This record gives sequence, C-alpha cells and structure tokens, in this order.
Amino acid sequence: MTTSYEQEYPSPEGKTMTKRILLTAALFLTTASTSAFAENFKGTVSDAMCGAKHVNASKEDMDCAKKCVLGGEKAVLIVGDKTYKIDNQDAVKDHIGHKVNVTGTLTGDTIHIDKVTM
Ligand SMILES: [Cu+2]
Repeated sequence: MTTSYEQEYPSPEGKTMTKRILLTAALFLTTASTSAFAENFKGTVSDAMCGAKHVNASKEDMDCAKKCVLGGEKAVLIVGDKTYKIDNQDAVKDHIGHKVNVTGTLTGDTIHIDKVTM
C-alpha cells in the first residue's frame, strides 16, 4: 500500500514551503553581498544635454538646467570630470542647477540618491 504509506509523511505543501524559505534566504544573501554601501558625492545637478557646462552653478546655469530638465532632459550629477546618471530623478527635482552634497549608492554610472543637502 504505497499510497497510504506516503500520506503519513509531510504533505507536498510542506516541502514547497521549505524550498521557498531556502530560496528567500539565498536571494537575501545574494542581495546583501552585491549591494554597495552608500557613498557621498559633492557635485552639481545639471541636465544630461548640457552636462558639465553648468558646473559653475551660476544663475544662467541654473536657469538653463531647469529649462532643459523641464523640457524633458534627465537631471545628472556632475562630480569633478565625471557625469553620473540619477536613478531617482525625483530626489533632485528641487535642486536642478544647484551645488549639492548627495548621499547615495553608485551602480555603474548611475546613482540612486538617498539624501540631498546643499
Ligand atoms: Cu542646460
């Protein structure tokens, strides 16, 4: 009576759940080991079209950068001679053209911003 013998053991649902917990733990470990630490960046928020042209953050620069971003350009962060893309554009929408201190996580050439201060 193979059928009744199997029924005394944990149901298939039980096994699936254990697998799911293990999978979740594996995913968590992977995420934890690959995610970078938050870093500080000191730079100028500009737009993707003008880029480093607005690095001085003069009134003209701010006006132009704002116009460009409102016109659909993506905001970028200029740090030294590097231009970083910004993952969460909303974080800098009030700082277009400003010199800022940014705390965020860099992945490739894109920063996900946690905090912006002036
Ligand atoms: Cu511009």
